[in-house]
Amino acid sequence: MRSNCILRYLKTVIKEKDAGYFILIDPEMCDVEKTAKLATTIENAGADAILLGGSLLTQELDPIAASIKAETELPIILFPGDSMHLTPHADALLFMSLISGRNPNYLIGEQVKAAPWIQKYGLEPIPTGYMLIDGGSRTSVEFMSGTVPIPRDKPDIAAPHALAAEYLGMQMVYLEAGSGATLPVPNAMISAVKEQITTPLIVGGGIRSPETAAEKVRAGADFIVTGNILEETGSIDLIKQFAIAIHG
Ligand code: 1GP
Repeated sequence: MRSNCILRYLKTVIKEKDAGYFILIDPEMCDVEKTAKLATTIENAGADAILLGGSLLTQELDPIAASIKAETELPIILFPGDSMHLTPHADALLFMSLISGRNPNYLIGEQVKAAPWIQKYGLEPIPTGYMLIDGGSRTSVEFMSGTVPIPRDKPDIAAPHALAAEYLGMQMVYLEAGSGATLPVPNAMISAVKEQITTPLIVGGGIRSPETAAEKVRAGADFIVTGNILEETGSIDLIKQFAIAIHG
């Protein structure tokens, strides 16, 4: 197993830039050629790492990850929907437990199945408490995980979940409204969670403008994730604006 060099790199990003920017590539949306191009765009736009994954995977991950690796120096961090979404052509993975839900399969089941492969592939696991927050519409992660999101107006429920994640030794907390969410995670919830934890806080889902991204950073996010916006617009200029807004 690799040392915790990606986690250390991520902490350096926060120290040096105030907050970091992850761009999510969903392999379902791309072929090998498109992902390679996206990876170049992402690096040139100033993102800090590439997340790779999604709720459902119906094609081979290996060639997609290998094509990204060939095009960029940025760390590739897997964002797996389940224990099958692994590849040796990545650097690390968010080793997530869906702590907002009460489905044992996503709390510990998939993790047990994945662990031997993470070891075999030499991936760095980054233990992450993953929390699904109501984003104003039903999302793939809600449906696929069979879990109920935390209501948007309940920061008092979100905060102790994050604290429990920290007490369990998780190294990051991810507040997720879901890819393509109508509404991003509310600022009040981000602040309430941030107050409770010392570990880095990732916020994603439904963030569609650099202004919104900056707002989430001001509320307490250490990393912002965008996915759809690059796939929809393909605009490197827009992604550059996101990077500037997030890095302050
Ligand atoms: C999904 O948070 C990410 O896990 C990205 O969401 O595609 O809505 O930007 P979007």
